[in-house]
This record gives sequence, structure tokens and C-alpha cells, in this order.
Amino acid sequence: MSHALLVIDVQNDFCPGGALAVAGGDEIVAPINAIMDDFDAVILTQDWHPAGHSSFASSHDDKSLFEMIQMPYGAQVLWPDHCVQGSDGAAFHPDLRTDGDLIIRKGFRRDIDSYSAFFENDHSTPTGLKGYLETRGIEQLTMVGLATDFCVHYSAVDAAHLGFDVTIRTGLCRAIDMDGSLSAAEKSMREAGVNLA
Ligand code: VGL
Ligand code: ZN
Repeated sequence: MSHALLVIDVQNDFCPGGALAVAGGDEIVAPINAIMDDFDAVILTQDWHPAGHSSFASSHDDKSLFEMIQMPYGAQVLWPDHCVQGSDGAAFHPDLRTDGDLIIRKGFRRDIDSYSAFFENDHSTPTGLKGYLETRGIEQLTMVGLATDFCVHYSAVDAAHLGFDVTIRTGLCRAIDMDGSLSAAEKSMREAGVNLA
């Protein structure tokens, strides 16, 4: 049985100075690098939006930053423009080791966001990561990265529901934490059977 490290969205736009900066996002880079060699596989995710993505407040008339709207697939927070394909903000933090096995991009369809590394925000369109992990015999996942309450949270819950053994290293994650989103995320991860270490 193999054990993979999933490094979620450690990109410039989620680090201090970035478009959707997460407090302390850069602090986790060195300790994440240091544990990579402890795993059978290292997989990085990269938030990767086209300009004008539907999750950007700037793509909607009369909508505010961080407002919640209804999309055909459900509720969606409206974010500042971030992680635009090919931009410096979409690049990994310059100190992050990127010599892992796989980089999986998500959120690349204009009309749907994808917080999870497994499914887009309709909770049904797969990214292909499940098949990759299964064909490599990976059953255990440790997750780290940004942001605890969004992409780490959704990835962890989906992975647990798919039957993976999931551990979140909370000290190697940082949260956006808006309107109680961090405590809600921790509750939903625990309920899904995710280990918070
Ligand atoms: C994320 C909001 C929008 C994340 C990505 O990586 O948690 N959050 N896009
Ligand atoms: Zn995004």
C-alpha cells in the first residue's frame, strides 16, 4: 500500500503579496519541502483559471468581492481574480520543491470552479486524480497546503468519501477563515472521517 503527499495550491497568489493571500501561506513551504521524501509519491495541485473565470467577482456585474452567489451547480463565493493561467500569481511559490510525480491543474473551465483535487464544484465532474491514485496503488493520502477551509477541505472530504485513508497536517496548512469557514471545514472533515493531525 502506497502513501502519497498531496500539496494543495502552494501558489504565489495564495501567499502574502498575492491576489488572494492567505496569512502565513509562505511559512509552510520549507516544512512541506522537508517531508516530501517521506512519501511514495508527491502530487501537487495548481489552481489554474482562465481570465474572466466565473468565480471572479470581476466577471459579474454588480457583485462584490467575497459575495456568495448561486451558480447552476450550487453556491459559489466570488473571489478576486487569482491564479490566472500562465501568470506569476499562478506559479508555485518559488521555494516550493516541484520535483514531485504529478501536477494536477483545476478550475480551468470558465463556467465552473474546482476547489477539490478530485471533483469540480458540481461534485460530479472528475479531475482524473482518483484513477491516477488507484492505478498507482495509493490508498493513503496526507494533505498539506492552501487553503485549509477551501481547497484542502474539499479535497480531503472527497478523498475520504472515495475511500482513501486521509490525514490533514493542519500545521502545514493555512486558512482563509471567512465567516467561520475554518471551524465549519474542520467539522465537515471530521464527519467525513478525515484525520486532523
Ligand atoms: C482556493 C479559493 C479560490 C484554494 C482556490 O486554493 O483554497 N480558494 N480558489
Ligand atoms: Zn481559485
